[in-house]
Amino acid sequence: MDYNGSDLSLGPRPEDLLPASTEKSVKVVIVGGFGVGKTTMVGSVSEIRPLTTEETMTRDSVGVDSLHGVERKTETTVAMDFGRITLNQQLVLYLFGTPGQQRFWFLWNGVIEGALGAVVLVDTRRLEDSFQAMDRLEAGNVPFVVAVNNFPDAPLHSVAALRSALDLGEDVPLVNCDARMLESSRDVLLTLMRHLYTNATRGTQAPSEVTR
Ligand SMILES: Nc1nc2c(ncn2[C@@H]2O[C@H](COP(=O)(O)OP(=O)(O)OP(=O)(O)O)[C@@H](O)[C@H]2O)c(=O)[nH]1
Ligand SMILES: [Mg+2]
Repeated sequence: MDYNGSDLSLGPRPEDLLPASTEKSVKVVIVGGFGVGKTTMVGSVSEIRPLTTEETMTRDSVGVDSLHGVERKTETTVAMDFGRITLNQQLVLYLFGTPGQQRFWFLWNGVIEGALGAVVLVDTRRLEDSFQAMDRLEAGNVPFVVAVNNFPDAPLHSVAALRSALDLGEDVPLVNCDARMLESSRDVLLTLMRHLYTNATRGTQAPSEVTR
């Protein structure tokens, strides 16, 4: 198991330390089906070396996990991803990525506990793989935004068709992203923060939908 960045004997590096101006830290989870890009997103935005728990996929997963669209994938998350991003001088997000393979979903409750919000990553070639993640968030009352991770050969759908296929409430933001890109992944997190703010101030201002 690869616990990147977990060599505690070396002590914290300068980039590991929180800025003195930090006032709030928020737990955010990145969820979604198998191979949608959760580990990639945590890794692209994290300012600290992300902790990953990747394991090589074995033949046992053949016939259990569909590799459709991610045929070159050789590793999978077996516990969680962890990273951190400072959004502005006061606000720090702690990012937790969940495992996508169903046999590791028993770890979910621990990972999402205490989360203020979530990003549900979806791959339009396998939309149904992310349904269960959304159901669990709804059951746990964790607000979320949906981010479509654009894979090159994924079919294009209109926003309306995607919303309908995902059965999204009209106040749930739906955005596009490239999980490999820092700016794109950070935009998704900013959308989530705006959504949480809108929820918190609901009644004092009109909700706004974010689509791109
Ligand atoms: N083209 C493209 N490939 C991507 C993108 N995001 C991730 N990938 C690739 O898709 C594969 C799956 O990415 P991961 O980040 O491991 O997916 P995951 O959701 O963490 O997977 P599990 O933890 O196994 O569920 C990897 O080979 C990535 O390089 C993207 O935005 N575009
Ligand atoms: Mg992963």
